[in-house]
Amino acid sequence: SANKPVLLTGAAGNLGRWLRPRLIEKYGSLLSTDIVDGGPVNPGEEYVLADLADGTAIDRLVARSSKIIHLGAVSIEKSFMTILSANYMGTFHVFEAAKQHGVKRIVFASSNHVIGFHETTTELDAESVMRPDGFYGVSKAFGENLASLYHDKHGLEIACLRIGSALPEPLDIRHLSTWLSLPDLLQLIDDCLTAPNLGFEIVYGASNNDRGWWDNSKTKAVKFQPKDNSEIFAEKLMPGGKDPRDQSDPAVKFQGGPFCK
Ligand code: 15L
Repeated sequence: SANKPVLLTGAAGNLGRWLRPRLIEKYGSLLSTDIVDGGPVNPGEEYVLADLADGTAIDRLVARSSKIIHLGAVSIEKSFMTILSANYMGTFHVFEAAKQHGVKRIVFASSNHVIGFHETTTELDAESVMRPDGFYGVSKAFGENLASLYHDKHGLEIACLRIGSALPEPLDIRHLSTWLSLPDLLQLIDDCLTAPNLGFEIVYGASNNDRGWWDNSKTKAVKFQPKDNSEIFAEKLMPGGKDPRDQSDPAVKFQGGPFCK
């Protein structure tokens, strides 16, 4: 399996597009997939159109891969039925194929929306109870539980990244707490793919933000040390240190922000 490429689902998304050339640089080759065209294909990359709901197509891709970075999903709040195929069936297809083909190491893009209904005054860690803030958050909670099952029953090693707001830079006050810089995201994925014994882990994906809410100290197998800090954008987003937001607005009160409305 050493010569097989890493499989990336969700390759056409914002994160996938930024990551692809950098993953090729790190791992030598990449098997990229999405349901839509993902723009120019890089040297060292093969791009295959596939629907995560198509178990046969996903099985074929997983059979050819050494490790998996599973980002593919409906990534915002939508109706339950809209989320069902990619997020539930898709994640099942990825994990089940990994079990069938002995692909042991998976990075699963979970989300802060698994815990979105915790208040912003609460610091969370990997053992905090889930409080999903919508059908999207519930689908990511399902993915984490499915990962736990495939670890305990079948020995897969899966990191569930509770990604905050992975963006080139923070765009609002909430992002000062949730921002994950793209270089820190790449480092986090690499830390998870290269950890000697991963097991099943939950890792919060945020940069080293002064205003962060999440503590990774209970996540033992992954030594993620983010480098960036949203504080350099604080004056721009909160001139004079003033927070003009209505603190009783659910989008302000809860960690999931606008998803909690
Ligand atoms: C997510 O999970 C979404 O995929 C992304 O679009 C952002 O909304 C992010 O969370 C966030 O909470 O900022």
